[in-house]
Amino acid sequence: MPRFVTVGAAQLGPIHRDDTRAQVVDRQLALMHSAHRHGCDLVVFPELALTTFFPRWHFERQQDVDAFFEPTMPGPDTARLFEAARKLSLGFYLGYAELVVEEGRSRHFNTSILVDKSGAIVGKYRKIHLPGHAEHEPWRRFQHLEKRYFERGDLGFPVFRASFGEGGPGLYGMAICNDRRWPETYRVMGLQAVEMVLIGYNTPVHNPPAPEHDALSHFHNELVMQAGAYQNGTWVVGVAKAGCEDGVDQIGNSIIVAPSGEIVAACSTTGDELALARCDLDLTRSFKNTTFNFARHREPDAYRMIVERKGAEPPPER
Ligand code: CDT
Repeated sequence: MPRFVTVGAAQLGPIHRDDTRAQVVDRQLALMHSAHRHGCDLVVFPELALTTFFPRWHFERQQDVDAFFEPTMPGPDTARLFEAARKLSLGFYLGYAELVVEEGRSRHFNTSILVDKSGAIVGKYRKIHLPGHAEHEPWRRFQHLEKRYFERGDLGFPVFRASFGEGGPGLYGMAICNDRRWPETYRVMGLQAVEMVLIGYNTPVHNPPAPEHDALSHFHNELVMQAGAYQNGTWVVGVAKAGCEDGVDQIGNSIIVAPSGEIVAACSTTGDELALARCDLDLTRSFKNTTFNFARHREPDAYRMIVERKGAEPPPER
């Protein structure tokens, strides 16, 4: 029996610093209800989907940073999302800032969860590729302090077996924003036979260290997710928090990519918007079983440098 999952890319427009969690959850619930009306099984929200993208500011006091974090999930405001999942029989991916106390130590992660149709958390991922910088760099028009405010994720790139659509369970992975630019992200999940990779993002149009890339933001966004999908024979769903947020423009360009690498649905605004596609999880097969039959064609012995070396080093001069 074919396995189909109808997925909604639930793009959010800007969330400003003064917006409350309750206001944001109201917007997310509106998207969930719309997704339900359109027959969705699963909706994907962006990275840090409950607040403004706070790493754009340098805060001196940890309490000002912690105000953007969720100490519990579900929490007082987000519980309504889990209730809606149950009521509408609709799964969701949600990105948020996670504050957890472990062995008496506060830990901060840029996290996403996968929630099933019964409202249960069935998967968690903590962002591994943290872009930006750790120290205040006042020369920038805005900061990108993810390396200051978050620890690197400690859960690897797990793949979860979960049931959202018809015809049986699928294999789902998660990544967050900058992760999507790295081929290793998709390949580690590809090696676990992933069938759908869910990715939320906040991508400023302007990159202060490399403004010459600004005009290529959409091209690079599509390039990496289309390549990741095709090279691993997987669906990829990339979802933005978009628009002019607290004075900083962020790209939209939320897309659903088939295992062929083709974009099959896309948002066309930078506001709250739903793009959806009915995804055949078995479309992954013809890629995973032929060109990208890993067991048959990969040559891991020739790839050792990928895990043994971090930075690029030119070969010695002769
Ligand atoms: N949130 C996040 O990871 N944003 C980064 C901006 C990096 S600047 C190139 C991204 O990769 O989109």
